[in-house]
Amino acid sequence: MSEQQNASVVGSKSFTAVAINCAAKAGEWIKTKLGNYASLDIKYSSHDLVTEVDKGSEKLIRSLVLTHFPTHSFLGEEGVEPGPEASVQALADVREAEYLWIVDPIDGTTNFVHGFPFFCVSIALAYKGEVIVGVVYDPMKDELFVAEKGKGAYVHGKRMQVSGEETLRGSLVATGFPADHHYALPMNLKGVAAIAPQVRNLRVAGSAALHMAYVAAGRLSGFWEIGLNSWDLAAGALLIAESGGVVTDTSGEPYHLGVRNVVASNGKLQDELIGALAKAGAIG
Ligand code: 2AM
Ligand code: CA
Repeated sequence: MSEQQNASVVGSKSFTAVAINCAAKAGEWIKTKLGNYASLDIKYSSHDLVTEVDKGSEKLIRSLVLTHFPTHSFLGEEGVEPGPEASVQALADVREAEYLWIVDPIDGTTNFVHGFPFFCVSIALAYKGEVIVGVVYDPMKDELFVAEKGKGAYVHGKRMQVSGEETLRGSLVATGFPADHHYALPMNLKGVAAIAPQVRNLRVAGSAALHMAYVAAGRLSGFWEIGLNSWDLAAGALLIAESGGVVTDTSGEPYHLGVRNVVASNGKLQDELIGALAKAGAIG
């Protein structure tokens, strides 16, 4: 079914227009709630937080998406039970859907809770398993990163291009620490110990989706992280691909929705980054 033939589209808005509208609306609302929310829940462990704002943001996005596209499927972080097994199962349940919206209503919830201004809304649309629209919105900087498959990626309406560093030595690389302290944390720490001495510097700012957007924009040379979910990565993966970069799993296989251990870069650093992680036993 082509976008034009979709008779149930309210006001016939394009997929990308709806994604942008959802991200902007949710982002603006989240911003008003900074330092001003009532309840904080512990999801999986004391490191895995969720607020009513995560839930409200997801509800807003879900109802807007389904108003425009009632036949589409929807996978959002807050609709899934905590823990890696439930996340893998939730993706498996909808992965074959023709149109699948993959949404992280706040990526960087820990930052949001602490008032550290580095979080975003991440919205992707996959068609038969392939991401065709990716939007990441940072409400604190009012930055909207948008990509359409085959049509490039943009921030502030300007085409994005990954950075040009040829080697790790001159590069700025990011990673992260997801909530799983049993498996993912030791693996990411091993990676940090191996990579930090080889790069210009390392950043761990707490939002995988925003880190990915920064790789697309050329602000970071690369990013890797073990133990992520589809909603952390789907939009950012298209942003990077459409900005001339490369996204794979930690074995170097091309990105797909099931990737949980990710390596992303300007492309030139990809092999060196994967090689260094592999040598350190840090690929998960
Ligand atoms: P979140 O804020 O949406 O939870 C930090 O390194 C990154 O890990 C963030 O993008 C964060 O997303 C993500 N993250 C946190 N807890 C996670 C979990 N239990 N599983 C997967 N990703 C997680
Ligand atoms: Ca989230």
